[in-house]
Amino acid sequence: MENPLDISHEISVALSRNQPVVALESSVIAHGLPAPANVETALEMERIIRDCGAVPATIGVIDGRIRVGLTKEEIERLGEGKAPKLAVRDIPYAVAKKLDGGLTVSSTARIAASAGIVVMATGGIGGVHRGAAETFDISADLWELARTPIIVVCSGVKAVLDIPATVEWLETHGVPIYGYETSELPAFYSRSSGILVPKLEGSNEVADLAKTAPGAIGARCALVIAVPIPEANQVPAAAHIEKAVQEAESNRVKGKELTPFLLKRVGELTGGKSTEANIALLKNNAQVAAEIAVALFDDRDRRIGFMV
Ligand code: PSU
Ligand code: MN
Repeated sequence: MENPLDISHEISVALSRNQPVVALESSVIAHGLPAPANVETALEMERIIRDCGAVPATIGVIDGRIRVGLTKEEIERLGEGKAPKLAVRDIPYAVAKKLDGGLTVSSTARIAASAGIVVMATGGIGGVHRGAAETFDISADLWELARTPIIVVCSGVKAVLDIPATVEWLETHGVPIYGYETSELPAFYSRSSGILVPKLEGSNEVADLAKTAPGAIGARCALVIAVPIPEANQVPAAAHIEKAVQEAESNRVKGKELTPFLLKRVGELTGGKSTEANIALLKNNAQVAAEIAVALFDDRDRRIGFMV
């Protein structure tokens, strides 16, 4: 069968020269943010990464081709919001049926790692949904983090989820999670969750840890780097989240529709403030991810062991 993976020329060259590359997911474009902010944010994240000296690799599926390095036109096409949301298990169907698709953290991590990319950025990872003891709704992101060696830069777990349960899941499955310049796990729209995590001080410390992880523990899983939202962009959203979760339950919203529903509803209930916060943290995470990628590849002659 024909290989469905297309890596853009610029990214292939960068990877072959050991230059820093940062992968970006596309579900946030197709389902996570409203238009036109979705496309604007995706392009802005790419610009921020370039300004730091790294190459952005936004990953999506277009006409059944898995594209590492979407063009502006392809980002705009996914931004229309018609493309389905693709977790890892949805990729074969999308490829076979020649569909478009926005990729979640799980599928982005898998594809990025298989292309040789070692750092990716997102807003917040998926996790254990509130009420999961009954619904069993746990994001496929978590299993992928447990088996894919990649550095995932995020603002912690999306606040619409059950954060303590997600942290327990990561502990059980041996996925390390670190605070970026903080010893408290950030909670997406706010900087504090009350949960303590080991602290890493800056991009060089992250890079040093990533280089030693394979030797120290034979890491074959992701390293999650949790970056707090910038102070000024925090929004108090707890009451609105509660309301959105209740609405989802009474309207029987479930499966892959649930996360986009909750993000959209919290956006409406906060008068757009949570969407602004989401955009601010996405851009900040792109910046930190690029700095980490640059720090990792400062020694261009040496391939880092963590990744291969
Ligand atoms: N971060 C954001 N907005 C998003 C997401 C992450 O700031 O929309 C997406 C990611 O693609 C993540 C997905 O993988 O939400 C989780 O969806 P689910 O809970 O259905 O696994
Ligand atoms: Mn789910």
